[in-house]
Amino acid sequence: AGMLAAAKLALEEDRVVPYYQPKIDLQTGHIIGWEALLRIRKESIHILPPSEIAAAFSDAEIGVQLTDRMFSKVLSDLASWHAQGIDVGRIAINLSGGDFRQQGLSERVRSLAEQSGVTLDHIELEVTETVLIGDFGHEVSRELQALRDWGALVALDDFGTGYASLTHLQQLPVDVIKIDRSFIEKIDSTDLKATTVIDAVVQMAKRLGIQTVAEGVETWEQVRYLKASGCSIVQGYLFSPPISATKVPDFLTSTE
Ligand code: G
Ligand code: G
Ligand code: NA
Ligand code: MN
Repeated sequence: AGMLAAAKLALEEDRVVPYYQPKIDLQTGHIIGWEALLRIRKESIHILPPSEIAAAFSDAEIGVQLTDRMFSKVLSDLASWHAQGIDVGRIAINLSGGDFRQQGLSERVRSLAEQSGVTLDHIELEVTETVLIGDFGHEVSRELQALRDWGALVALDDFGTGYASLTHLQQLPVDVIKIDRSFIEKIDSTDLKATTVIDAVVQMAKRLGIQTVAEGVETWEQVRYLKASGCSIVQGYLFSPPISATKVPDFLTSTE
């Protein structure tokens, strides 16, 4: 209850903001996009720790409000970067199950995009396997397909932790697979099972025309392994933690 009250107050006081973590193309070394992660500015004593963010999104009413706020903030950041001639690439926003339980997510997102003058080909949506193949999987797929038709990409988040099988993939509206951090962290320990899973996912994805992103990359050893395995994109603390919107343009110039 304390957590929801804190989220509600942060919405009212306009303290809900996206932080951005870069995604790097392993071939070119360039930043090709960012993942937006919700943070709450702490200018009051009501702080929502990151560990409670997921729980806030699981509340039906607050969750949808937080998602809408994330979309409008990300779209307005994009509009302002574009106006300055800054190409930040594509920005990914996380969606949880509750976002689909309410009717019309795709229409809501499209209208927010229209208001900001940003097209959806600058947006990616991250959903977990559980949401995409769960009880409401059919509706979720339909909404995501509408957003894809308007130019958005869909990424399957935390891949490997749920039940989506590799054979499932070709039937799902998915453009990108994010290999879960738990597999990436085992690269250093030369855990043969974990690295076999990574190799298999990358190869299968390649054949299906799906991009692979490695999450939670923290060491150069992991980068070397992932490059050799054919994984195309990396994201993690090794490159940068999530940073505020004001730091994004400088980060881009410093890594050019
Ligand atoms: O960035 P971080 O470690 O703090 O995020 C904690 C959890 O909260 C992660 O599982 C992340 O996916 C989730 N999260 C962060 N921002 C958002 C958001 O905007 N929407 C949803 N649905 N989940 C988010
Ligand atoms: O659930 P999702 O995959 O969206 O969550 C992403 C979470 O992972 C965020 O909380 C983000 O802050 C965190 N994260 C990003 N990079 C790293 C990393 O290199 N190591 C660890 N441990 N966490 C990371
Ligand atoms: Na994510
Ligand atoms: Mn993830």
